[in-house]
Amino acid sequence: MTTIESPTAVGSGNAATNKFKGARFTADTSPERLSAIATEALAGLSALIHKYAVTYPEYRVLKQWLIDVGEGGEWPLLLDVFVEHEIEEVNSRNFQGTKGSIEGPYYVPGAPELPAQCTLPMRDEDRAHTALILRGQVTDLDGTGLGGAVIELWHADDEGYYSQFAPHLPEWNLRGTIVTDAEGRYEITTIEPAPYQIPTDGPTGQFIESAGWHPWRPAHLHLRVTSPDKQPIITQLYFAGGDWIDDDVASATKPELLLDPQLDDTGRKVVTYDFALDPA
Ligand code: MBD
Ligand code: FE
Repeated sequence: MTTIESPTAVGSGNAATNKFKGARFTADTSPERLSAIATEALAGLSALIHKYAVTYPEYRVLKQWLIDVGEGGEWPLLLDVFVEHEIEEVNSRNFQGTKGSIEGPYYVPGAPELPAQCTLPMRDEDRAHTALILRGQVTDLDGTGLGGAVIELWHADDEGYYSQFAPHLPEWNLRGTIVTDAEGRYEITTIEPAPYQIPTDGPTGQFIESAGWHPWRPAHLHLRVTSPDKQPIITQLYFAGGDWIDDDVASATKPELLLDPQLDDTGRKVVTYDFALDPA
């Protein structure tokens, strides 16, 4: 008999942290800009400490919690849930094409390459759920098809788990790198993901519970769409009428990103979504 480890907050958190640490990032921020941003950040913190007369016990609990966030590997989760949507917003202001959304902590580059018409890698138990067919075209802003454009798609399974961040799933489950045909068209078969719950057994989930908030994201597909000389799009697609659509803990839904799949006569759900890419 084989034992299957069940997913834990510390497991997915540290997997996300270790993946992020693998790439060392730099930014060309000047000392003046760094000083200005840091000064205002500290001023904001000072103001709320005075406003609420934050106590020593509260200060020590905060310090302990921040240590726990690091030890649980939850900095990617915490930041992407509560901060990334603001970064995405200010950095996509001038784009006219398909709306972006946050990347989140669970993107992994290098998923298996698949042809324009394909099925994502999945287990038999995934395949038992209703098939979802996502099809459409990748174009420039004038509607010209971009043949050979690349769509990276990754999403949770019917239990809300992502491969490589839950120990029981095959490495590339529900992840793929799809290359569009000569007209930029694609047709991907997958399944609908479940809504995502922030793990309740880690510091981010404990904080959310302590504040009386809810830990849910609506069901979503993550996509990264790229083509030479075009602005890459990182976005998410959601399901109209689904739970948490209007109350995403990560504040990352947009009305332009809603899908409304329809059942066809073979019992599969089908939906069309086109991507328009801004020039680079
Ligand atoms: C997710 O699946 C996600 O997309 C984000 C942004 C944060 C946590 C989990
Ligand atoms: Fe996600």
